[in-house]
Amino acid sequence: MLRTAVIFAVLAVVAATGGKAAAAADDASAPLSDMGKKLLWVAFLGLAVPTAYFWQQTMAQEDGKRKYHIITFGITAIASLAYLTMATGHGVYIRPFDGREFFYARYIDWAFTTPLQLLDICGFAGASNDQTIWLLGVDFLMIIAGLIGAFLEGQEKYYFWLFGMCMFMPILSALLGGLKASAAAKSEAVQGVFNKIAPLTAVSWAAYPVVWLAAEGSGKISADQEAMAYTILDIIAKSVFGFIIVSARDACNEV
Ligand code: RET
Repeated sequence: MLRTAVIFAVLAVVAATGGKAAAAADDASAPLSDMGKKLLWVAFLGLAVPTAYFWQQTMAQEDGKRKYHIITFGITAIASLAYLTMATGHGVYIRPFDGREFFYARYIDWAFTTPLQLLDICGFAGASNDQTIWLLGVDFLMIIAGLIGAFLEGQEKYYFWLFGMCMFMPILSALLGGLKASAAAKSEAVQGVFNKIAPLTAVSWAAYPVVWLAAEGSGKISADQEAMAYTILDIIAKSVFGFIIVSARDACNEV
């Protein structure tokens, strides 16, 4: 059910951004409109309100049983800070070659939060330390590759996108298969959480490189459409993800 909803949400984003791409081509260098700026504030709230709840839930746990609550709180807290930065008009760079606003603050957020999400997932799956460090490492490289590529002009940027995609493959394969084997040794409650967060992450994360191609890459979608696509994805990938983990209190106490 949840998985279907997520798939539909992601498809809607891709369809909306793709469908309007041609019309928006001329707007690629247009700065964020008032609507786009409001959207950044909406995203801030969409992350800050769950952060307050995760904070409260963290404090409600006994000391020593808060690890996953703390990580989950950290994920949305960092993202809220990034959105506060962007909504107040910072963390943005105007690319000299096409005049496009590039919100590099997102990538600073992602460089910290995507490894934290993987730490949550690896914990629930009972992954080995080696597997966890490997996934966190390739994840960090994936984000940095996308960040570097977004600053560049011409064909070169796609080399970095491709590099990022190569780093993404082990993550996708772990989420869709590899980690399932280790998760199978866990209790039903833990497996239940894992079976929700792993596909949610695989599907929502797979949409990011698509948005990158249309936004930071080819500039086919406007800054407003980019803000819309990333906002929806960030809220699904972080807030919905966090609610699943924090509501599974029994499983959290066990891992
Ligand atoms: C980039 C471009 C290079 C290739 C790939 C990418 C993937 C990015 C991902 C980002 C996930 C972000 C999340 C944010 C939550 O708020 C860097 C766009 C594969 C998967 C989950």
